[in-house]
Amino acid sequence: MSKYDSGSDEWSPTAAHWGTYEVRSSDLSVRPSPHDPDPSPIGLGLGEAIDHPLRISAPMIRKGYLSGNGRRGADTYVETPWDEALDIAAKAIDDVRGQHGNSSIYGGSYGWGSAGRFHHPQSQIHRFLNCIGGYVRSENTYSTAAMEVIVPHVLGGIDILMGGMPRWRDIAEHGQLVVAFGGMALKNAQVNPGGVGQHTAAADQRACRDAGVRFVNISPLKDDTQSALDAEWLAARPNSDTAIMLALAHCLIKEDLHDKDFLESHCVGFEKFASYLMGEADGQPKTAEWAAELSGLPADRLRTLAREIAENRTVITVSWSVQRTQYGEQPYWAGISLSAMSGSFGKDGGGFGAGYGAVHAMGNDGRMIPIAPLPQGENAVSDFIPVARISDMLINPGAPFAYNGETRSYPDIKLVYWCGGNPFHHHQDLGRLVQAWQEPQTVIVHEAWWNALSRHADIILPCTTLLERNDLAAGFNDLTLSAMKQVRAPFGEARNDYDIFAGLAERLDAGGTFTDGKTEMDWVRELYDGSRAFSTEGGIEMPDFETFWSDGRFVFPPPDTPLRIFQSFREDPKVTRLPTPSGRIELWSETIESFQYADCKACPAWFSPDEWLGAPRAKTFPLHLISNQPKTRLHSQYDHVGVSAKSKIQGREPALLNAHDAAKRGIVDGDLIRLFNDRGACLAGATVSDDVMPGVIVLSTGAWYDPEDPEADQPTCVHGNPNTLTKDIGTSSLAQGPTAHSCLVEVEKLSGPAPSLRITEPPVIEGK
Ligand SMILES: Nc1nc2c(c(=O)[nH]1)N[C@H]1C(S)=C(S)[C@@H](COP(=O)(O)OP(=O)(O)OC[C@H]3O[C@@H](n4cnc5c(=O)[nH]c(N)nc54)[C@H](O)[C@@H]3O)O[C@H]1N2
Ligand SMILES: Nc1nc2c(c(=O)[nH]1)N[C@H]1C(S)=C(S)[C@@H](COP(=O)(O)OP(=O)(O)OC[C@H]3O[C@@H](n4cnc5c(=O)[nH]c(N)nc54)[C@H](O)[C@@H]3O)O[C@H]1N2
Ligand SMILES: [Mo]
Repeated sequence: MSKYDSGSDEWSPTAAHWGTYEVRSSDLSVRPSPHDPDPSPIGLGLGEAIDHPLRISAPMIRKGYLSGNGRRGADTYVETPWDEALDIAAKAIDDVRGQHGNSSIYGGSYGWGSAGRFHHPQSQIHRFLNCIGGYVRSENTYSTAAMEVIVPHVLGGIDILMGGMPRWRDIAEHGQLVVAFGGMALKNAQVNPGGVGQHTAAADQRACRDAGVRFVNISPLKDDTQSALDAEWLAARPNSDTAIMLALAHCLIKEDLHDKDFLESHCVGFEKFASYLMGEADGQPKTAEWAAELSGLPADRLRTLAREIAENRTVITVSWSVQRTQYGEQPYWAGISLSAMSGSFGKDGGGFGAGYGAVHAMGNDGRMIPIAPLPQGENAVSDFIPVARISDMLINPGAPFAYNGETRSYPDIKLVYWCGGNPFHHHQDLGRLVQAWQEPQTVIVHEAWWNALSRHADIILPCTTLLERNDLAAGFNDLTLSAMKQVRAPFGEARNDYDIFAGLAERLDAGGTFTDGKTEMDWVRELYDGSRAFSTEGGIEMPDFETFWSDGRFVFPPPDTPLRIFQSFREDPKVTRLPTPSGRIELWSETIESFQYADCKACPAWFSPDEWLGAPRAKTFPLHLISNQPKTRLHSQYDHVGVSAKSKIQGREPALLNAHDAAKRGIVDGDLIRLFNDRGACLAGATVSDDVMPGVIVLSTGAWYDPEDPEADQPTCVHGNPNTLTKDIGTSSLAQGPTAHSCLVEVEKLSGPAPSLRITEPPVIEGK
């Protein structure tokens, strides 16, 4: 019996991407940390999930995997003892690397996993795969792929942009106007990679309003800015942002309001960009009337907005969602260019914001906590794919693809290994993913629950959750380092990812290399001590490990001097050069011009997406689907418990549609509806509201994928997963990022009885 089995009435600290909490081990009650002034309710479901009927209690092997038939996603499972399951997994890995080499193992394993720094699943799997000869990795993120690739060409680096953007504090002190493309939704600021010590974003935004800052929300959804800000809501058609920005830039030039000195001394390519805006080559001046036609916003308002931008200390911010669209590189490039023309770039409280509110870090008065990562070793395989090209890779081994000026080819993958992410949550066009997923010989997955990922695996190795192990967490641009204490013995036979990898490494003759002979607590202590050493170098004294562990947290002082990269650049661009080829902001990029792409030119430009309300396809599928981040959970995590489970309508994910669109289809609040297009369909529960513009339907991501017929080419998810509908194409040849927010659908009231949910019950387990 472990010391945790009896339980104790003490409250122990823990942390997740959505905040810090305390857990009582006797009954797994959860309460927010008393140090958080505005905690997120998402964490309150943590305890409920531990002994949930959907927990995976022992290793499982897909029945057809053992007999060489069956289909992933439509099979039963055989409970298997750990030693046997690890032997089978190790043999599969060894056979593949022996016969096809390590470049046939895909270990990109994208996903958020848990906040803990030691049990960070990505670090664990990459360390393991590096120890056994390497793996094909993935580049960039589902979050910001287009931004990650375009911004280095324009400003020299994404770290510069995120580090140099004004904080809320600077905007309150010096700013006057915030123009937010895609808003700055507070639902998203609940979350932060690695955690949040104190949720302050809502109050920080209100402090800006109290100081007189005005907000404009250019978005299909009113709630994309909090109501307390009294923002002006400009309901623009989704995906028309670049057109709006180009028109604002055009107005600045026409009215001679652009910052000519700054453009001359700090930017390159303004003349050529201006020529594009004037329509000198394509015959189409990018006027307010032109953008009004595309966006649905009044031309006069665009003209007055351009004047307000020039006359006020302005922040132009573009949410990450806006670049998760076809041609998603353009709104970032156009937004930065508009800001460079505005007169506010590089001035206190003005400039460009890379998505305020997208995560809590953006705008926060935090610091980079010097957290020592788990050493990853070296990857001996150089192949990679842009992260969202996974189905393409599995379907087209050997085929060429373009990426940021290179032509590479897709590796031939025989084994997929996933730990700490969920492609059946995150990937677009799930029908296509399910087809692609049948290609490899073996799929190995670590999961805690019977979600859609585990139900598509051959070998499931059940892992512990954050309450069943010891760790520490620190958020991106936050101030709190939190202890995460084990409060329970692992459920069933679940093991830590670390121990699972250690068992496999042992079988593959890499046991010592992987563990370095260390236990969980050895590593946690070592990571802490590494951070402590870094901090001492930076002049901050952290307590010794014992003191930290018993206090449960350490809070760093806020930075005394914020990064003022863009201010220094503005002061003297010869002293502070940007790391671009010219050392300046590139409104015209010779590098990108040299790539000769048809879908990403040498300056920011308007391209009409295949799927938006202005496309011919809107005649057949007349609603734009926004599959945004869910308010009630982080992606698909903890969908089955807590606030997420409570939010469902007749067990299905809620979808928001405008009263006009609902009435036209005879839909009323609380009805079950069916969203569909020519890729698939899903059910949802209708919420009718005027907070979403006509022509747009919002179905947040994260309902666990539950196909009515798992073998159908065009699946119907009876639970409400919007990725049955989204399109699986890259943003452009430049970044190849995901494009979830460019998607058209039709919706109808569900006729007949609702098909039952299967995802709420475990699958059939043979011999049980
Ligand atoms: N349609 C549409 N799709 C989208 C988006 C969108 O806007 N629209 N957004 C995209 C974005 S920005 C992102 S970041 C992705 C997110 O996609 P993911 O990060 O893949 O989604 P999560 O649901 O967070 O997946 C994490 C998985 O890790 C598991 N897990 C948690 N802790 C551990 C652990 O300690 N060990 C192991 N082994 N597993 C663990 C959880 O159970 C869960 O299954 O989704 C993308 N998909
Ligand atoms: N609660 C919660 N918070 C989260 C997450 C979560 O799962 N849950 N996920 C986190 C992650 S991984 C990420 S990457 C960030 C993502 O941050 P974002 O990508 O910014 O978040 P989204 O919720 O997808 O989109 C924000 C809003 O953009 C608007 N929008 C969508 N398309 C368009 C468009 O074409 N034009 C305009 N103007 N607006 C548009 C939608 O109305 C939407 O509500 O959120 C993080 N925060
Ligand atoms: Mo993300």
